[in-house]
Amino acid sequence: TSHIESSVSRFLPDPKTVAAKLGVDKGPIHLVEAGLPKQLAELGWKVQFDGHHQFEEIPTEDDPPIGKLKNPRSVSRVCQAVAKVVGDHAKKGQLPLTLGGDHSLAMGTISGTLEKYPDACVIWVDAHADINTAETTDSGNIHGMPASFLLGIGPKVEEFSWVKPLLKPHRIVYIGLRDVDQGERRILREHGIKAFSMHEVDKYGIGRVVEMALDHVNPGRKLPIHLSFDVDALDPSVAPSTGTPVRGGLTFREGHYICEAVYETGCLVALDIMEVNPSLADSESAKQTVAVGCSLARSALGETLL
Ligand code: B3U
Ligand code: MN
Ligand code: MN
Repeated sequence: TSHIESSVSRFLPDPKTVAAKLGVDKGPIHLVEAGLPKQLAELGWKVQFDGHHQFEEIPTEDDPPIGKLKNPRSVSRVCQAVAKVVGDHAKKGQLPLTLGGDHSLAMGTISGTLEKYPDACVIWVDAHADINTAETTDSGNIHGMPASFLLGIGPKVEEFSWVKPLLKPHRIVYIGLRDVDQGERRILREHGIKAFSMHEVDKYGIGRVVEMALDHVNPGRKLPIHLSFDVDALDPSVAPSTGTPVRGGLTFREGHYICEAVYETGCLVALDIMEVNPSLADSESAKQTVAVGCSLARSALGETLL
């Protein structure tokens, strides 16, 4: 498992810093190779590239399932290491940008953000709610579960006891959902978690959806925002090279609009661009998906249209 990290700080007027890191699989390296650090530098961010972080690999035979959870020790350890790195960057006033990789990593990135900004809210852009628990998961894939760990919902799993349940249900909002399990629907309902599915995007348009989402988690536009963007929120025609594409997703512009609107709040403190996986598709699709990942990151970090 490899992990590359860099950080960037904006020259003027804002001396904030961005840190970019890559986790869990080799996909995200392509975003760096496609020139993302240079593109961010061109936007005025000072990129501090810290190099390659190597995380401990646990062979599958030494990491049997815990209940249904697959590769629990590997995932837990990588996420815990990422939490530390993200938290350290945030504490230095840098804006950590995490490139993934498996969305289970958000357990780490959001834990790191909450360490520095306990009142931060989360905007989770995804086709999926990623809120299954050890009890409700069918697949056992931990990338379908990170939100429940962060919220402290569901049975405790000892291996993940380092994840502090610091996120409050009214501080997370979803945009783009269209593949949500029955158990997840129940959790969303029971905990009053706000979600804007593709139905709401169609009904209200992306402009109003983002405004309503921000009004819900960040009414005064004063709270720090962690934007966790799973590229499978985009339609597969826009971002084909991802682990679990689902039809009927966000257009290219709708995805970018979310990033631009979050940037405009001035509240963004951390960004994840997740589930870019160029190894899953032909090279044209892979290139397209990598390019979209880069442009989403640029939009969230201030690339303005005019
Ligand atoms: N909800 C299903 C499917 C899924 C969630 N996230 C992704 N797929 N990428 C699950 O496995 O928990
Ligand atoms: Mn996801
Ligand atoms: Mn997803």
